[in-house]
Amino acid sequence: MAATSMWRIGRKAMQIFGFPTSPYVRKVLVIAAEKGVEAELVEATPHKPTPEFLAASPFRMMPAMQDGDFTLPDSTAIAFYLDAKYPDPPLLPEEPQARGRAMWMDEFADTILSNSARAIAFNRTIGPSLLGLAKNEDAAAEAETAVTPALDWLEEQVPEQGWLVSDYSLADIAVASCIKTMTYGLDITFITSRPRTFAWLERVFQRPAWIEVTEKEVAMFKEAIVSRHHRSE
Ligand SMILES: N[C@@H](CCC(=O)N[C@@H](CS)C(=O)NCC(=O)O)C(=O)O
Repeated sequence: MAATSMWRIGRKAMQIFGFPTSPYVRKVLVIAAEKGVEAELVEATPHKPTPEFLAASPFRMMPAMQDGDFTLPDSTAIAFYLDAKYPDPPLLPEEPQARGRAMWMDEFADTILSNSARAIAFNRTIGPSLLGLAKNEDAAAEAETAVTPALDWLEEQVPEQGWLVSDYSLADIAVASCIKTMTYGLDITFITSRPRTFAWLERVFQRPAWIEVTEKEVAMFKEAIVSRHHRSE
């Protein structure tokens, strides 16, 4: 992989450490893009942390953020920081029940969905193509079974129109980002067989911020595969 990769999103400068196929890293990049904040993605890996990454993320988890002298790890913490610093457009609902529900959806994404999403993607695609690991179909299939009740539950929560909680919010970004990572290793019928979820994901992925982040993510993923291929020649 290249040592650093630059993303320029919007107008204002800050650094995000991580790799964009991570659901948590993508979540933060999409939030920055939605708010028109200029973000530089500095490629970082927990396995070989740079001093800058370690300073921002003491437990080597990605993403972490550096904004001037201020550093912060954790996607949800960064989401709160960005929403407070750049309130337009707001991504945390004001109304108490909507706020609570958006936080629950964020938590649902970050714990219940994420573990399976990462196992599916890592064992089928990301580990083999980026780290040269053997595919582990058993682990991926186990994760697919584990995530099925969560996706079935989500299908019941998704409205026919609009967004997960009142207006478009952190809830949509966090959950869609997890499913996006999952699709790196998933037969797409796993999602298309859930029509409300599929239609909602299409609404999310058509947003300009998502298109921008996804295009850069695909380019960076391909570049990392090519760079790994050259190193192993
Ligand atoms: N709660 C954290 C979770 C971050 C996280 O688990 N990131 C993964 C990558 S997807 C990671 O850095 N794992 C490294 C490790 O576990 O050593 C967040 O929301 O940012």
